[in-house]
Amino acid sequence: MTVNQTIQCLAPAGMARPVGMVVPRVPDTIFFARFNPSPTKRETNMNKTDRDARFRQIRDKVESGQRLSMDDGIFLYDPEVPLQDVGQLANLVRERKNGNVAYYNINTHLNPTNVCVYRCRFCAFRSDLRDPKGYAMSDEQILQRGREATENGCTEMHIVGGLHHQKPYEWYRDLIALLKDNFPKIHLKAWTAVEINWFEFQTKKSKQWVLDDMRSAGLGSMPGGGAEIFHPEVRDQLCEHKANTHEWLQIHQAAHELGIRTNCTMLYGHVEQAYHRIDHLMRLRELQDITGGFQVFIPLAFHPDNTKLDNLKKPSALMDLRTVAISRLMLDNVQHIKAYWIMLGIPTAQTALAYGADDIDGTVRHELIYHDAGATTPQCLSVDDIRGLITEAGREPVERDTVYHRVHRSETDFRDWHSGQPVDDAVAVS
Ligand code: V47
Repeated sequence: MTVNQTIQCLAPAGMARPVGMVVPRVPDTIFFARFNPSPTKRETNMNKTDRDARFRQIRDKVESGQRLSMDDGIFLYDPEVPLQDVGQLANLVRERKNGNVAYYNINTHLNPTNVCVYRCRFCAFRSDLRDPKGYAMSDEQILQRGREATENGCTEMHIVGGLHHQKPYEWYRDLIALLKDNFPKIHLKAWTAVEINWFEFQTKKSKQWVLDDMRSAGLGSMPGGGAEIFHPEVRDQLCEHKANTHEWLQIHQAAHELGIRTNCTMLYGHVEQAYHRIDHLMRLRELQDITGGFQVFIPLAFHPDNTKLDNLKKPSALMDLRTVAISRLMLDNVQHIKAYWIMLGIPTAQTALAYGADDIDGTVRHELIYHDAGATTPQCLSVDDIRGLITEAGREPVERDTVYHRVHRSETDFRDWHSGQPVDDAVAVS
C-alpha cells in the first residue's frame, strides 16, 4: 500500500457521507511502533515551576484549537499534574464539541458463544469447549433475545463472542441474518475486528468480502473491541496470537471505506505504561484523520478477577478519569467519548461527564465480559435510572441510536420509536 493510493472515505461521525470524496491511503508507518519511552523519564523529573509552565503551554494549545503531541499526552499522565486541571481542559473540549448533552441508548448485549480459540491473558469470559462454563446459543435462544430486546424498546444489539473452532463462518453470518429478518428495526452492532480477522481466516476471503457479506446479512456497524493496546511491547504480552495492530486498523479502515461506521477502544490499567496509551491514541487519531469513520472512543478499564492477570489491581477512579480526560484531549477528531458505566461504576461514570465524556453507553442487558471479570455494577439500568444519573451529573440526557441519530419515542408506547436527525446537528461542532 502506498501513500499515493486513494480511497473513498466517511465524513466525521454524524455528518452526511460525502460522495466520491477521495483522501490519501493510510501510510504504513501508523501500523508500526515508532516511539520509545525516554520522554516519560524526561517529564517526570520536572520541578513544579517547570511543570506549571509546561501545563500552561498545553492549555494554550487546547484553547486555540491546536493538536496535542505525543509528548504533551505523556506529560498529562504525570501524576504530579493535577487531575482537576487535566479534567477542566478536557471539559472545555467536551463542551465545545458536544455542549451540555450526554448521550445514552437502549441496548442489549448478545454473546452467542464464549468458546474461543484464543487465550488472551486479560479475558475472564472465554472458555474451552469442554469446560462446563462453555456454551453456544441455539437459534431459539438467539430469537428469544431478539423478542426480549423488542419488548424492552431496544434500538441496538451489541453482538460479540468467542471464536469457536467448531462453528463455521456461516453460523456467525446466519445468526445476524436471523436477527435482522425477525427484528429489522434493531441495529446490529456486531463483531470486533478480531472476529472479522477470524472470518477472513475461515473463509479464505478478503476483509472487504467478509464485511460486505456481513452487511448484506444485516450488520449495521462494528463495536470497538479487540484493540487492547496496539504497541507490540504490550500486545505481545496480552494476546500475541490474535489479530495484530496492523490487521485491527486495516479492518476498521476497510469498514470505513465501505461506509460501515465503527467504534474504537483502548484497554488500560494492566501492564502498559503512559507512552503505550498515548501511542495507541495517536494511531487511532491518524486513521481517523484519513477515514473519519470512528464515531466514539471508549477507554476500557481492566478488571482483573478470573483472568491470568489477577495479581494486578484494577485501575483507580483517578486513573479512569485521567484516561477519559486525556483521550478527549488527544482524539481531537473523534466526536464522542464514552464513559462505559458497566466498567467504570456509576459514580465514576457520572464524574467522567465533567472530564471529557459525553456518552454513557446504554441501559445494557446480559453483559458478560465485565461481569465475568468481577464488575460489581448492576446488570441493567432502567431508562429512568440512566436519565436520572445523567441529570444528577448536571448534563442533559439525550437518547441516540447506534449511529448517533436522535431517537423519538411515542408518548403512549415507548416501544414505538424512530430515528431522527444526527445528534451533532444540534450542538456546536468545532
Ligand atoms: O475487546 C475483555 C475488553 C472489550 C476484559 O463499541 C476487558 O460501543 C477489562 O469493546 N477487563 C469488549 N476489559 C468490550 C468492548 C465495548 C464495550 C462497550 C461498548 C463498546 C462499543 C465496546 O472488553 C474487549 C477487551 O478490550 N475486555 N476482558 C477485562 N477482564
